[in-house]
Amino acid sequence: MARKIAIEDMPLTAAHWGVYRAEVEDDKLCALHPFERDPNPSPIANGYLGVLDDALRIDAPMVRKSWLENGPGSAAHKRGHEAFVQVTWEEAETLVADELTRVRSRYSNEAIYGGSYGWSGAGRFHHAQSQLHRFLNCIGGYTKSVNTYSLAAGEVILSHFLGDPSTFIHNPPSWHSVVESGELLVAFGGMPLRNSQISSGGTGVHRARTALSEAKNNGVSFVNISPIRSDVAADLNAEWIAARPGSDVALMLAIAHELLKNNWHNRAFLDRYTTGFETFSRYLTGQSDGIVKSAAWAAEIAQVPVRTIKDLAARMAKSRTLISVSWSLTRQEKGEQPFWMATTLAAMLGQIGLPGAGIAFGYCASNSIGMERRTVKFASLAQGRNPVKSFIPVARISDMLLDPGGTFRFNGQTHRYPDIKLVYWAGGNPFHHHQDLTKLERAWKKPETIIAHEWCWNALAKRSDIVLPCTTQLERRDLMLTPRDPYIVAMEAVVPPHAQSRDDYLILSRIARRLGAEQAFTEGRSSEEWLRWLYEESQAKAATFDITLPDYEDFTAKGWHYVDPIQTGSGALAEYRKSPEAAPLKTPSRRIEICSKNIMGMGRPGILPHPAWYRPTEWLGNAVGPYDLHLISGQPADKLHSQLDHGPESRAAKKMGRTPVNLNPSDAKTLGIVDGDLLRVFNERGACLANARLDVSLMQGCVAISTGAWLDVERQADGTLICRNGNPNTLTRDQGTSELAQGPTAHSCLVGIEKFLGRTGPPKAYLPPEIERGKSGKHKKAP
Ligand SMILES: Nc1nc2c(c(=O)[nH]1)N[C@H]1C(S)=C(S)[C@@H](COP(=O)(O)OP(=O)(O)OC[C@H]3O[C@@H](n4cnc5c(=O)[nH]c(N)nc54)[C@H](O)[C@@H]3O)O[C@H]1N2
Ligand SMILES: Nc1nc2c(c(=O)[nH]1)N[C@H]1C(S)=C(S)[C@@H](COP(=O)(O)OP(=O)(O)OC[C@H]3O[C@@H](n4cnc5c(=O)[nH]c(N)nc54)[C@H](O)[C@@H]3O)O[C@H]1N2
Ligand SMILES: [Mo]
Repeated sequence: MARKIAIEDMPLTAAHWGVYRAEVEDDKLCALHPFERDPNPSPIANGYLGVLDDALRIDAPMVRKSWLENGPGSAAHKRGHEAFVQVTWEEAETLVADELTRVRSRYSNEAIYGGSYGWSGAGRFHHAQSQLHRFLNCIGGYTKSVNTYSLAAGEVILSHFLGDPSTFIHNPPSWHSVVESGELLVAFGGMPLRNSQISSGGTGVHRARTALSEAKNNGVSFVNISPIRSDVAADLNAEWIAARPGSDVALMLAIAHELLKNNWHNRAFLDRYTTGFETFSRYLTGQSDGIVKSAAWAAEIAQVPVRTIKDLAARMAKSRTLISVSWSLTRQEKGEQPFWMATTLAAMLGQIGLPGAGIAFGYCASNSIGMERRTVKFASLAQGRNPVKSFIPVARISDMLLDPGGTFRFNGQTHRYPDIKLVYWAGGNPFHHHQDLTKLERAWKKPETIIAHEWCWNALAKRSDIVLPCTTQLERRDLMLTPRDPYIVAMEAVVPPHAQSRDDYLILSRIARRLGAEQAFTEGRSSEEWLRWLYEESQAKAATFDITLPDYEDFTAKGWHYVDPIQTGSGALAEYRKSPEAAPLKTPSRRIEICSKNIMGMGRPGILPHPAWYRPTEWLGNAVGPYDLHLISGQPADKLHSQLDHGPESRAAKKMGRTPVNLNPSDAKTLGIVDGDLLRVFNERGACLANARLDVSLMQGCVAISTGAWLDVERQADGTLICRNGNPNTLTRDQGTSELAQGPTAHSCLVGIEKFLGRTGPPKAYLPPEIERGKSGKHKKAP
């Protein structure tokens, strides 16, 4: 028997949820051991065990039968229900290249939707979306998407009132400053540690848990304003304010009103650093609309006692106070408002830019938020130039496909949806991430061709026409090289690529060759040569920040390198506080815009130029049976989105084999539901099945189903979909946040629940589609 290797000598790999050492025997993954330097490693990696070569792994290029036999557009309604035919790579490359050529010449490059939103794997080079965008730009461009599902509304509104969203989202007061100087941390939407397992591009050290404990031990107190008590870790003893979902801005306004009324607001700060407070205060006091935004007014909306609001306002006025707003608050109707209003509140407190105080967007939405580090701009693969001008806000995909030529408003302007004929996806899963999946399913029938790169038979792969099997991040070398982590890591190929799978770069290089674009796409470099290039370019960039990175050989031999972080950050706004003249903001007034010049300039009815509370169309405030429960569909603790839902870590977290739906025990009692009951969660958009899990940490009137379960649908009598596997996006709304950002609004959703007494067909989520093998070479050539 071979001598066992010590864990520290096992090859390193990285994922969005951490760095691991891989234990491998005979090319088979046996274990992923946490990186020895990570004090709080995430167990999500265990999801990989057993799934790299199981029946759900896509082992060869596949083409949907009707498409292969009858050409593009054939039997589009069968997507998701039809057999695939295995083809050779040669055939697959020809089919894709010919189809791209057909669509480009018959329509135009605009007819290709290549937004391809999604998280894909970690690794600076093999980032599927970047590879695809570069490839499509090499052949004349594509219709793209802008902003994220994570916080589109936040990104747009920040650009108006603070300028430069990325800087302010990613550089809040550091954990170090919170520990050293903080007193009171008020978290709207909580700071769930489950979400801090993740950091885009990977992380060598999970910091949030330790930082929060240190802060608590240093006397910081916490307030959790959220429908879920456990959104702030239990050992922090946070005060829990269970406000109605969607009411946060009303609460913030009432706190602001208390500050104004008691003269607790910092006039000098407002005068020096902000514009528009006068206009806003007329709204606050009701001079402009007749409604005083008092504690009593908000108490009714948020269903929180007046006393609680007044006490909180007084504590915030008298303490060094830091306000955190979770990204989830942007994923709801009028999701532009919470970031804006919270910043206005922080400005009234006058502590923005001080250590451990002011404003933060989304502590724990990513492990990187609050992390002490040096900001280095590492090299990345150039994306090239996209000559196609058409675009959509990312969450408008169904509307685009269903309404070619239709118009939409976005950020002050009117645009037109292009007519999409071909969808190309690599590294994302719209049948995970998008809302109202019945509507997306309808929209999905419109394109003539859908091409996807995937490694497992998930809902997207099953709904594509051409499926190209890709490698996972464990099967290729790469670099974990993120600007958001103190570690950089040389990722090894810990197991060989499964069956015929290829990395996205190789797949696209070969297609580019057939389109005469190989040189433009590859610049003559192999992936190994690209890795070295990326590293050496990054080394040069790091040097300009006075950071010395080891030589490539030394780095890859050791496997990782640690860049000493800076310990004192009070956040990106500290510079501005120090000198608003020397470090002005990138807004029209160069200050924090409580009243936005840009938004005022849009002159749109129904959109005020300052933060305001707008009554949502779907929330507990207007809930009448049968849909009288608010659905929270937050991030799953046991995986990243839909990734590895078929793996053992996610399966172990299911309840009796199904996705759990959490509900408050007193709601359960009223409805005659007991723990473990199979429930149908439904509304007019769709339904899903889930098993009841009673949860005292969830407020009454709410139910919670984490996202991520692989879609497994049947059509109900009314034409909507029921998911047998508990995917909450069968229920959520597909409506933009507002015409400003058009962000997704998953968190504004009402549902009903009942015991499920009906019958459904056998579950298919974790079964591959029917595959015909040995038939390649017999198809008709695409016209
Ligand atoms: N109801 C509801 N819906 C939501 C949210 C919510 O809060 N509620 N949150 C939203 C948010 S914030 C986000 S960011 C989105 C996330 O949505 P996505 O990012 O689309 O979700 P993932 O499941 O991470 O999809 C990544 C896909 O890439 C594939 N993949 C992994 N590695 C590779 C690779 O190397 N190459 C290729 N080609 N593919 C690879 C995986 O198998 C997976 O299918 O979901 C959104 N949807
Ligand atoms: N384990 C794991 N971690 C992840 C991810 C994952 O898939 N798995 N995804 C990552 C991604 S892409 C993102 S964008 C971030 C997202 O990070 P967040 O946006 O913070 O995540 P969510 O889980 O959607 O929401 C956090 C909490 O907001 C609360 N909430 C919902 N609606 C309201 C409301 O109206 N008011 C208030 N006050 N609270 C509300 C819910 O109780 C929920 O638990 O997480 C990242 N972290
Ligand atoms: Mo996200």
